[in-house]
Amino acid sequence: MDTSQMSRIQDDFDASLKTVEDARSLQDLKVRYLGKKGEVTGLMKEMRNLSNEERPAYGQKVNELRQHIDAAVEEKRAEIEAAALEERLKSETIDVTLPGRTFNIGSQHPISRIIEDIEDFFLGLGYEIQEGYEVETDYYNFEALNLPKSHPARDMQDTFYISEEILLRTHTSPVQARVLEARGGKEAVKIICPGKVYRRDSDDATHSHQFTQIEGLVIDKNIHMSDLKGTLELFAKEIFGGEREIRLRPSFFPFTEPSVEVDISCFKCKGAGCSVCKKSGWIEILGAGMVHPNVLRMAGYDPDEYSGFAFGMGPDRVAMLKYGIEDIRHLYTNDLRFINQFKQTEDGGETLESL
Ligand code: 2NM
Repeated sequence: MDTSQMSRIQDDFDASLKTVEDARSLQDLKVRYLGKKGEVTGLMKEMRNLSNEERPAYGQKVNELRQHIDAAVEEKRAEIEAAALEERLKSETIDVTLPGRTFNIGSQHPISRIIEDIEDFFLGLGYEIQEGYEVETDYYNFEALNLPKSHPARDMQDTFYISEEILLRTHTSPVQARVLEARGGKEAVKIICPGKVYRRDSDDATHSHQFTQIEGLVIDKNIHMSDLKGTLELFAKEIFGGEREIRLRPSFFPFTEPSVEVDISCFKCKGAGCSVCKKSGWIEILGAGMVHPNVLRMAGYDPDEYSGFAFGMGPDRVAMLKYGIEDIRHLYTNDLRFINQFKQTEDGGETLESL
């Protein structure tokens, strides 16, 4: 039996295997030796030309060669797969220590924040929020609020007129006059009206030609001054701290009778006297009163059947007091260096008590 051919085949195979680097050429190599027309298969076919004596030993040798090639191919295949996996892991690695992309988170404007706090409180008492028009008519801004054309109180408010009848609202009360009228003199009303208002002022540290107001209005049968007082007391404690007290002083507004100014005990010094309350222990925060019978009548309500209270305040002033802002213009010039100081904390921000 000539085994030199087998040795040559094995040596050729071993040499070829060394040059194989990928799965496809490995498969080609395997086919070249073990395939139907492969070299080892060719050796098998030789068997029929051998004598019965020679055949078993020859067969065993060819088998050994086949097993050698088989095992070597499988070993190489495993090597190639491991290398490919290694390569993938390397190229697809994500560096989890890289810093993430940062993006700028804006901050809520201090006025919006105060308005939302106040709205939340009144929503909890069952009030609706109503927003009307910034461009209004003389009728809803003045006339329907008991300010007839001859009324001297019209001089108190310098107004931006667009035409003789059209103007920029000087307060949010026209929203309330419209709601009252829309309810047709029959239904109860319980509303909060926040929004921008306009007055012909020269801008300075304490005046802005455009500022913000929140007004409230409650109309029903049997509404009394005590309801107003109780509501505002609750409001003061909720928005300015649980120990706050309120104080009512007589005042005048054309649309309410009687009218009051409402002070709250100072949330900075707790009433002892400081720069925020100008040493008085009290801060003027609201105007309020019982809705004037003329206002009710003009909207279609019978003042003998229905009564109500109204109040108004300035979120600008509340923001300035709360944050120690010394110039109202900061609230309207939108300088990011100012605005960014009001970034919200994770729990939604602080309370006035943490001032
Ligand atoms: C204030 C003070 C007092 C007020 C009155 C009305 C209405 F429409 F019912 F007549 N709305 N708002 C009112 C009353 C507003 O702001 C300082």
